[in-house]
Amino acid sequence: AEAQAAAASTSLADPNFDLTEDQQQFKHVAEMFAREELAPFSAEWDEKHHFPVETLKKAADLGFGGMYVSEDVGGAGLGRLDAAVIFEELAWGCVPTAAFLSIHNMVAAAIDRYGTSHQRGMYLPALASMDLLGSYCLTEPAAGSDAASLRTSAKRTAGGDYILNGAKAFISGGGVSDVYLVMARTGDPGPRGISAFLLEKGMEGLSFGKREAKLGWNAQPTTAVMLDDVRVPEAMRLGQEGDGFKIAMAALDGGRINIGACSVGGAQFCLDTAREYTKARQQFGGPISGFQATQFKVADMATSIQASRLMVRHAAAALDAKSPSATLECAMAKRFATDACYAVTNDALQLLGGYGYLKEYPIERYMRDLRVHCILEGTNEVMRIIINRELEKL
Ligand code: FAD
Ligand code: 2MC
Repeated sequence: AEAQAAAASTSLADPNFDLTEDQQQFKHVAEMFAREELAPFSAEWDEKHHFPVETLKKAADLGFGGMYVSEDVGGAGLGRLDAAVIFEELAWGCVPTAAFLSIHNMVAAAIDRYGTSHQRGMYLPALASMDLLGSYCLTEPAAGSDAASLRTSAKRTAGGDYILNGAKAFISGGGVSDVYLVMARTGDPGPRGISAFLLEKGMEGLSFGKREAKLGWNAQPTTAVMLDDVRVPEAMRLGQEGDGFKIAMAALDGGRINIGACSVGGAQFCLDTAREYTKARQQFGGPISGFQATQFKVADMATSIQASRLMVRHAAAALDAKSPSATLECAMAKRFATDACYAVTNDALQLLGGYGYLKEYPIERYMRDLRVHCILEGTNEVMRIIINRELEKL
């Protein structure tokens, strides 16, 4: 923790190349929050598998609970580029906490975009303040990459309510979150037979599996979510029947930018830490930073991070502009940034030698935390599928 708190950010020169004054201000606020409220504690949260809900509420006080939720329901009304800048800074201090905030924001944004005025009023102020936490439930035990094959069923009753049955797998925030955005089948097989529903913890028939034991992302729970005859009123369906898959995919466009941004922040932390270490560590009569091999590695790491950052921000700007290339750019940025930044954490570990492998130093944790970004919110193989399909549409 000390090494982490001490590391000075050497975030590349001025990455604010085209950030507005407001964006630079959000960046500063997020950076201060990461330094004061996240970085000093993130090692302990990882070790104790502690989900820092109180800290999330403090982040919500800064507007981070509903970043791109409209202001009329308590959101901050920011754009995706604003958010990408913020997530990068937060992840510098604690990757899994920043990533959970991203998932929570993804749920809130979907309610804002597709919700009725009743749903918006009912959930968004409390999600924005993080008095309620939100989880996103798409994946099932037998439907991961092939999400449109999901089998959780939602059968409409004569009275109009739906009865949901099935199981979701790998749900971030499972068991702790209050609001669950659940994709379930109301119609035929395939993507067009899927609808989205808002479920609340405490509903009869809704239960949670054990906390999965994971390589990383230990500061947030991941559980199965079981649905056993859960009765959901029609008023809690999000969007029209059959819109669920599109709602889920559109949400993931934004989520993938944020996951990329979290990888950039985590990699930047590792670069900052490794640079300081190599200046202090003496071998062969001088600091190991004096070796050209070290300098070249640092140069490549910094270049990978900057390339990732630029792609993430460009994709975010494309989403803000509702550009036809937004889905393509989001998939490209997620694929590139998560792979390149994971490689940076591994290089940083190498630069610390045996100490990099010890839990006493923070690098191995960032490496574990960034590894899953190549898998979740669509694996990097799925990103390549999307990139190819979108290229065909241009
Ligand atoms: P599979 O789909 O079984 O894939 C296995 C391998 O096959 C992968 O390498 C994959 O890329 C490859 N593959 C599959 N199909 C193809 C293809 N057509 N071409 C080439 N390669 C292919 N999901 C949620 O809904 N909500 C959450 O909050 C959530 N949080 C998560 C948190 C964690 C820590 C983890 C690990 C996962 C989380 N997930 C969540 C699930 C995550 O999105 C899935 O794990 C992911 O989409 C991959 O699905 P799968 O694990 O079933 O792998
Ligand atoms: N925005 C809006 N609509 C979209 C869309 C997007 N980004 N992507 C697809 N659609 C629409 C598409 O236009 C089509 O509509 P129509 O039926 O009108 O033609 C429909 O959705 C079906 O799309 P596809 O034909 O592309 O569907 P397919 O079954 O081939 O699947 C694929 C596409 C592989 C890209 C999708 O299943 C996928 O993204 N899989 C990965 C799943 C995933 O990312 N899971 C993450 C879970 S969340 C998580 O991990 C967390 C940590 C929170």
